[in-house]
Amino acid sequence: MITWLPHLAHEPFPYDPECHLMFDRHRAESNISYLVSTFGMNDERVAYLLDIFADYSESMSFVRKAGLIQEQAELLSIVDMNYAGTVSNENEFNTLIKRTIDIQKPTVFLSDTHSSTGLVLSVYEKNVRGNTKFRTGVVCVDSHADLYDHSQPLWKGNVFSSLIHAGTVQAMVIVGVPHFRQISIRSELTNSMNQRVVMLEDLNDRDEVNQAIAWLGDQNINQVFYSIDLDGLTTRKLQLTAMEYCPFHILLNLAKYELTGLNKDQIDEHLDDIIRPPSHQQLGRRNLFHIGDNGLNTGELIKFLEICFGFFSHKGINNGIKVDRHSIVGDIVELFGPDVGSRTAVEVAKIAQALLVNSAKYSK
Ligand SMILES: [Mn+2]
Repeated sequence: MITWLPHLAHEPFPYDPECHLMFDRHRAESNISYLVSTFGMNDERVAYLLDIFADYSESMSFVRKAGLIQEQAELLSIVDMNYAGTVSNENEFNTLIKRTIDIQKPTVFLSDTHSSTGLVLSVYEKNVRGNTKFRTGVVCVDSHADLYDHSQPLWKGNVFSSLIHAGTVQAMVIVGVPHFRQISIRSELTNSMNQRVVMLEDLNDRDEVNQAIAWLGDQNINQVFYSIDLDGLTTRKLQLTAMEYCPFHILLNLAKYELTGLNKDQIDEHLDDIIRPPSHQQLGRRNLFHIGDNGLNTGELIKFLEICFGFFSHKGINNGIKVDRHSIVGDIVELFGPDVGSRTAVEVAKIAQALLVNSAKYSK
């Protein structure tokens, strides 16, 4: 069962879901030409904008016709949409999660925010785990680690630090965080939090992969939850659009300003807003520069999931969090906004089905 979770009313949308309807391709193109003539091709920002515009060129020509991701036929044909929509508070949200858990079918949740992972695992902890012996590890794909200050209220940026701090999650392996970000994340974590997290860099390095999942298997856990934040994929190559962190938004931002005629200082200021747009969440700005350049392609991700399922099953560790004879296998999160060409929906469908197929194949 694949279930679309509701939107939580108090959680801000990362951007206007209808933002693409105003996209002006002509202005984006004339801005790029003006940038090239003003700064030259040696300016790394200009070269980058030209590159991503070329990469998304096909999508850009019909961006205004795109529907939202939750409306795509590729998902509607396989996803239970009964709980989609908006709920006004966490209690309501938790009641729906509880109801889904009670159905006792292998489940993958889809959601517009990573904070839903925190709520799902907390509801599970309160209602199912209780005093029993389940100890949970997480395998996560994400270009961010979501390990910000856990003393703040739950939000998408601190979901895993909160879960680890609460003892709901014992340990996790994260794939997809770029090296430069790993260093700054590590430097801000306490020692005890650092010891609960392994960041895996190169999925092509089988030794590194085996070491990381063997480490997780040794953390005294007996079940693993799979949490996939789609911004860990190679969003640029796949031309994905329906999420907060992907190069598509740089191009939409580029078309918001009239750069032609401005001087260099004025352009510098706008370029910062285009590439590192202000965020209305806890962070000041979202850095989209080179986002999704080195993420995973879906095939790599699915192969990695299969290695994990095989390994943990062999070790007697359950894939997914256990509810009687069934498991909540994991979630795919941060699904939001216009899905140009249904490209995002197609990848989500593949990953969700891979999670369910592996779950069936490796359950005892
Ligand atoms: Mn995330």
